[in-house]
Amino acid sequence: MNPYRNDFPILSTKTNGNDLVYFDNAATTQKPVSVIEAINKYYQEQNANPYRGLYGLSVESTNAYEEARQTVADFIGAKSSKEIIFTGNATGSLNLIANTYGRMALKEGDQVVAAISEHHSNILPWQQVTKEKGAVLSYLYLNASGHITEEEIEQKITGNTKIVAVAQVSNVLGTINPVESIIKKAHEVGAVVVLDCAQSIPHYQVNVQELDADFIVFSGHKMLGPMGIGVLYGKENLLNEMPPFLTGGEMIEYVSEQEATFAPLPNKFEAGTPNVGGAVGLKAAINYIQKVGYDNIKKIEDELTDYALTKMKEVPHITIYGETDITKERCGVISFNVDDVHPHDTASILDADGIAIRAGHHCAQPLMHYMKVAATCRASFYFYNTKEEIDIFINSLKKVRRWLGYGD
Ligand code: 7TS
Repeated sequence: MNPYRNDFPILSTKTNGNDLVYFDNAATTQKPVSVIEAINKYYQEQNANPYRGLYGLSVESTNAYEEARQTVADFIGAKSSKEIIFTGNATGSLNLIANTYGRMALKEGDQVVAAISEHHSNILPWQQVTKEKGAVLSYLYLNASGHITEEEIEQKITGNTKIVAVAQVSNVLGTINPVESIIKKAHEVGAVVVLDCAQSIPHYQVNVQELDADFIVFSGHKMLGPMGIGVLYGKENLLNEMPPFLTGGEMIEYVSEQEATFAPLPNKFEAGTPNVGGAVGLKAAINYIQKVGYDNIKKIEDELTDYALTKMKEVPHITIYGETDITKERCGVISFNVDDVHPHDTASILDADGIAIRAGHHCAQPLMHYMKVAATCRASFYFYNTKEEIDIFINSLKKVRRWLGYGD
C-alpha cells in the first residue's frame, strides 16, 4: 500500500460511483492534510494585511509571509530571499519577465528562443513582446522521440539570441529537456535563460545556483500547494535592473503627484495585498515534499511510469507520443490516443470508471501542430498513485473501442 495516500483526503473519495483514480497531476496535484491545515491555521489565527499594520496580527502575517519566502529560497538554493517574487502562478511569473526584462532587453532583430513543446504561458508573452520590439521568436524543434538534440541547440541559439525560454519538463510529452546544455549555450552567446519549472519542480530537485538559470518560474498548485500562489526567481542583479510590472500599493518607497520611487526587492514586484495564505500553504507543501524526499518521489514515479508504458504497449490500437523508454529522459506524463477515437470520448469513457485524465491540446497548440495531431489524451502520475490504479486505467482503456462499436 502506498504510505502517502492517507495524507490526501480526496484520494479516498468516489466519482461516478467509483473510487477516484486521479491521473491529471500535470494539471494540478491534490493537497495533503498538512497543507490544508496550514492554510486553515493562517486564516483562523494569523490573518491580517501584511506590511501595513503596526499591530501584532499584521506583524504575524508579515512574518508568516516572509518565512514562506525564505523556505522557497532555501528550497531552490537562491542566494537570498530577495530573489523570490511571489506571483499568482507560473503564467503570472512568465508575463512579468516578458513585460519587464523582455521589454527592456529586446530590440529589432533580436531573437527569443523557446521550445516548440512550450505551454502557451511560455509562448504568448514572448509573442507579444517580440512583435512589439520587432524581434523574432524562434523554436527548438524535437526529434522523433520528442527530445531536443544537441545539434538543434547549437543551430538555433545564436549571437542574435537574447532570451531563451524553455520548460525543464514538457507538460504534454513528459520529456525532460537538456536544460544544462541549453543554459551553457545561451550563456556562451550572452543570452539569459528563463526556465519554466512548472512540471519539473514537483518531481525533481531544482537548484538555481547549480543550474545557473537566470530566471525560473513555477506554480504552487502543481506541487501540493494551493492555487493562486506562484514563484518567480531571478538573479538579484537582473531583478534590480528591471522596471516594475504591476504598480500600486506595497511596491513603492515614496509617491508624489507625478512621480514615484519603488520599494527594494522583492516588494518592487509585488503590488497589492499578497496571497499570504497561499504562501503559507506553499511552505507546508515544500515541507511535505522534503519529508517524502525527491529520491523517493522519483523511484515511485519511474516505477509507475514504466509499468504504465509497458501495459499500454500491450493494448492494441494505442499510440503513445514521444519517448516510451523511462530510462531516456522522460517522466510520468504520458500522451496517447486510441485509434479512431476522439480523445474527449476516451476521457469520458474513463471518467465513467472514475478515472480522471486530461484530453485536448494541453495549452500546447504549436506542439500539436508540429506532431500533426489535433489533440491527445494525457495521464500524469504523482507519488501517491499506485499500480492498482494503473491496472484500473488499463482495463478501462481496453473497453474504449468496444464501447464505440469497433470489433477489437
Ligand atoms: N508551464 C507549464 C510547463 C505548464 O505545464 C503549465 C500548466 C504552465 C506553465 C502554467 O501554469 P499555471 O499554473 O500558471 O496555469 N499546465 C497545465 C496543464 O498541463 N494542464 O493544465 C495546466
